[in-house]
Amino acid sequence: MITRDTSGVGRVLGRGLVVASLLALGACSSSRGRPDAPLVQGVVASVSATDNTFGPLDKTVANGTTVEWKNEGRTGHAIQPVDATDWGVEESQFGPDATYQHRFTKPGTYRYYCPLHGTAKNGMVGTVVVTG
Ligand SMILES: [Cu+2]
Repeated sequence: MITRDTSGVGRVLGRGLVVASLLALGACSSSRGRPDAPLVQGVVASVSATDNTFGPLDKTVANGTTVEWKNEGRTGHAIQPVDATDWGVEESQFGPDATYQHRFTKPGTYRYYCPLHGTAKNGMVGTVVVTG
């Protein structure tokens, strides 16, 4: 009688341990591969705006990077995203020597242009590629 009871308790405890380790594995795998994590912190990448181009044309950065544009030209420029409205800067805030920063926190390709010296496809255009 006593021997059977002991083995029964042992089985229940064993099952509990298996469940606990499966839960731990599940927690690990669900935190992997999310596109919004991990983000790099405190990294700034530079793009210059001159009269009338952005350089470099294509800037590739790690997710979480802050991109800083500096107007190194002699006239005002603007940064207008092709597919977004939540970042960018107008000419009145981006004269000669002005800077504009935006932190990218989602992988993707972000195309932009200066509406004063280009269109969405031609002229003063640029792209930021954010890797995952
Ligand atoms: Cu411009």
